[in-house]
Amino acid sequence: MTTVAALALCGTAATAQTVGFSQIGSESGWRAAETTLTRQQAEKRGYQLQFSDAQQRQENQIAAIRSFVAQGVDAILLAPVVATGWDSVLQEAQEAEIPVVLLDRRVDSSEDLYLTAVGSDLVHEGEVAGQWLVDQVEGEDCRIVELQGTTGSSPAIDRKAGFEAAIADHENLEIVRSQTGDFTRAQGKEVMESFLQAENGGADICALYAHNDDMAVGAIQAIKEAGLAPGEDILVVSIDAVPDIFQAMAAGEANATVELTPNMAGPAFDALEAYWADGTEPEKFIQTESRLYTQADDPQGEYDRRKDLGY
Ligand code: GYE
Repeated sequence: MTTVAALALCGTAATAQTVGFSQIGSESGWRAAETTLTRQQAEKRGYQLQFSDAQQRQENQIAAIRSFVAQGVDAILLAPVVATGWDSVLQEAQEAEIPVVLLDRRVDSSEDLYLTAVGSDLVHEGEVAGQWLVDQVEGEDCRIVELQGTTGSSPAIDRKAGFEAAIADHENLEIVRSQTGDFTRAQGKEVMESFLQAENGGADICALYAHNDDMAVGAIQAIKEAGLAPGEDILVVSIDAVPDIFQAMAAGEANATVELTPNMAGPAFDALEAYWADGTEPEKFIQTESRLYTQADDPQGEYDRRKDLGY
């Protein structure tokens, strides 16, 4: 009996799974690494990956999901640029019986509308960053400026909440200016320039809290162009642990970062394989670890370990 005939006997010939991936864009080094690792995971597992870059526009993500549904893909990965506005398109995927897995950000839709979400505890990341600054300033007054992530995204909302919770009981710490830099280096630099101008050329700023390293790297450039020493005159704490923040740390220009793994696809594909095999329903949230790194943690070595991972 030929192989094909044998396969036909068991109902369907084994075909590679097709997975649609609606990616936010390439706004940061971390996002680029997530895309690289997702492609690597898909190839390693023999999936056909249909990739869509939304250039940070929700309407492009919704259109991509509708296209994946029309194609009849076997699963959809979605990194949702903002937290709201997904109910309708997630219902369409559910009606087509296509499982959806969220990566690195959350949505306010009902958990019934997606198989699971893979990501970090975004509030905790903000708390870790805030607690580091509390410990660092040791009761000294500290005026903080904040570069927020994309407006309406769950990391911007939750990282802000976590940081504020960590400093709430310390009257010497105050966020005096806060604005979105949309998770990009260019806007991080631009907004930091406005903060510096508004705060006595930066003389009145004690620390920068950036919701991701890319905005921090842009802000570091602005601080240097203002004639100040980032990491000394203005402390710099951010989130992601991308190679370039370790390079800045090694130069004494950044102080702390909270790691976010870019490998969200591994746990996502593991959950999908269990679901495809026998309908196993995973937990609704698969949490990845968050670790603080400072200048004391061999930043050059951390840079070397990450520099070839596709950031
Ligand atoms: O921190 C940032 C990216 O969604 C948590 O998105 C992720 C964030 C990450 O733009 O670099």
